[in-house]
Amino acid sequence: MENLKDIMDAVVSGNIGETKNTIRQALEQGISSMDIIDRGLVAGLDVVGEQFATGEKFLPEMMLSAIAAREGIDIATTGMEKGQYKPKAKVVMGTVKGDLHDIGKNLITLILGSRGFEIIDLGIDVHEEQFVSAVREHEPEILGMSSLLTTTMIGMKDVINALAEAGLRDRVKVIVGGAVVNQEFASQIGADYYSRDAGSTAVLLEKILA
Ligand code: B1M
Repeated sequence: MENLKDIMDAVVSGNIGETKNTIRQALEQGISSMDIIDRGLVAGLDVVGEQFATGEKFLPEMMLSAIAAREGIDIATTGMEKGQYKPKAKVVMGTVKGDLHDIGKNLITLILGSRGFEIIDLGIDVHEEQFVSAVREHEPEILGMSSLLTTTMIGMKDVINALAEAGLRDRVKVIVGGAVVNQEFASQIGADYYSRDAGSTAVLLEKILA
């Protein structure tokens, strides 16, 4: 679809104004928020990621694309904020220590929030003791961790170990995700579940609670 390609191109070029304009046009033409996010904004970030890996783009350019995508997600999801009903379950969520990537995590919290979950978002660069305190304080059914870097993913294991040391491991289901994480890694570190993307995370959580 032409509009989605325009959105993708605007993200790749890091053009924030153009990203917003193309999203507004797409919304006016009835293209769904999820298509705009997955096939426009995230598709653009994937291209930027590849260009960064091959040295075609540098960090400041990747940052501009990230800002364009984040602001774009805000526009694409206006009005989809919170479910109107009693929370299905509490979810503590954060990006692990050393890791500043939060676009994926924010997308997940937004979608879970819109589907009736109460989210306690700890943000980025979250250390194990912060996860443990949040589990103790909020008593969530689910603890979610995100990691985008091979150098930070091991922080997820530190959190699981810290939960065990605090005697809290059995009180919460741990779900992990992020571009570098997979099912094998999740099993290795003793997480309960791995999920690939925002949509399947919501479906998975609903299944766990059922
Ligand atoms: Co970064 N970066 N980055 N970056 N960045 C990647 C991840 C990278 C793959 C790019 C590349 O080289 N190809 C690479 C990592 C390589 C590796 O470790 N294997 C990389 C690098 C190297 C770095 C720096 C080290 C660069 C540097 O400084 N030299 C640096 C690290 C900073 C740090 O964290 N300490 C860095 C910085 C940045 C920016 C700040 C510029 C920016 C982040 C802005 C922000 O998040 N606020 C950025 C960006 C934008 C990217 C790419 C281009 C896009 C990431 C993204 O937002 N994707 C990325 C390349 C790529 O992934 N294609 C790259 C869209 C988002 C919706 O997807 O986050 O994967 P994602 O989330 C998905 C799923 O993974 C899943 O669902 C989400 C929605 O579908 N998911 C979960 C995520 N968390 C989950 C949790 C769950 C379940 C599912 O359960 C709880």
